[in-house]
Amino acid sequence: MGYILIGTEASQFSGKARAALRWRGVDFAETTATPEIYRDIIEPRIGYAVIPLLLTDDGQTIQDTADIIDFVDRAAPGPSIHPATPLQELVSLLLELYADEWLVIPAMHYRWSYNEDWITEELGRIAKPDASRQEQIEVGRAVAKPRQDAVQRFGVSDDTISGIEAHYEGFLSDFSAHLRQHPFVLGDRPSLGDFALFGPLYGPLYRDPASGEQMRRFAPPVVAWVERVLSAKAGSGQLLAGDETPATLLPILKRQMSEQAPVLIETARILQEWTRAQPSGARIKRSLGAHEFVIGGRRGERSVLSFALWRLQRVQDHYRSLAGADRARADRLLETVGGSALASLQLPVRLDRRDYRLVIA
Ligand SMILES: N[C@@H](CCC(=O)N[C@@H](CS)C(=O)NCC(=O)O)C(=O)O
Repeated sequence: MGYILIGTEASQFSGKARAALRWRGVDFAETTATPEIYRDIIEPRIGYAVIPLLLTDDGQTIQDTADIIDFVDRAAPGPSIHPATPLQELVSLLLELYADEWLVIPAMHYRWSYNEDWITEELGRIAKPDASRQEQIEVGRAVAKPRQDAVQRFGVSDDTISGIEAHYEGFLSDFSAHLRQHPFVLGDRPSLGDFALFGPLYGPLYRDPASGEQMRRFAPPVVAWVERVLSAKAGSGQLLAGDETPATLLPILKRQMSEQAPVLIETARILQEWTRAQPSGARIKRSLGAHEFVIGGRRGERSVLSFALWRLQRVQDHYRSLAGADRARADRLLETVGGSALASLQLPVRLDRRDYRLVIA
């Protein structure tokens, strides 16, 4: 069965989905998300502008990279994108939460602070591949404007930029140290954590020229990993035996817990206030206001982004499905990285997604 992936080479989340589909050997073609595709396919089917989408030949439209990945993983025989063992899966889901909802901050900061002219032209090339360069620059500016304006919602500001860079450089050096021991996140072949991290680390942070130059200077092992993920094929390589979770991932998870976890806990608290008097089935707004946060030791303000709790619920569902010795091992891991509070956090309502939007279940 042939699928169509709608996305762009520049987009974080298209990169995540594409890498997983390619590694899995899925038969798919990619359609570039031009303004016409947004108007004729994306907006009518989803109700708002977002990429990537997976279209199936029996008429299904799948949006959200986690759903796309899980769909193709179920649809075809072959090694799963998800690790089969409990702790490796827990680590994968935590890294997905981190890559999707936290590394997006440096991804968007570096893109718009250091690659603005390039990405503006690139957005023009994507929108109007056959137009003149001048026309592409003009179209690119129009397409870029709302995206650039959205960057501050992630918390990118003069107050936080040095902290965002410190956080990212810390991550790069920890991930480099990990990659000196292991070719991929959990062993000799990629899995969900690799594809999630590939999202921010490929499109925005490797492919955008100034970011790529920094990555080459600062973290050659991460550059080599990006290139390995690009060419990896299912069938060669195994995950580490015995549900091993490498010690070299612990510093990455610790950094996640020290900075992303407080934001998630605060987001849950704000959602609790918001959900009072909301009926089941009510749509949850994408942004629930603004709150203070700390990144790389710098304090700033960002939107309270409800979607991150959807990814957190996925982590918690897995954690809560564990029992006995597996649960005890998970608890030890979480305790070591400072993640116990996040795992046991009670979300105020059960979340669901209907019509591509977050709702109260
Ligand atoms: N949770 C979504 C996030 C998708 C997302 O944020 N995509 C970005 C591009 S990488 C987007 O479409 N933003 C709005 C836009 O570009 O118009 C997923 O995993 O698919």
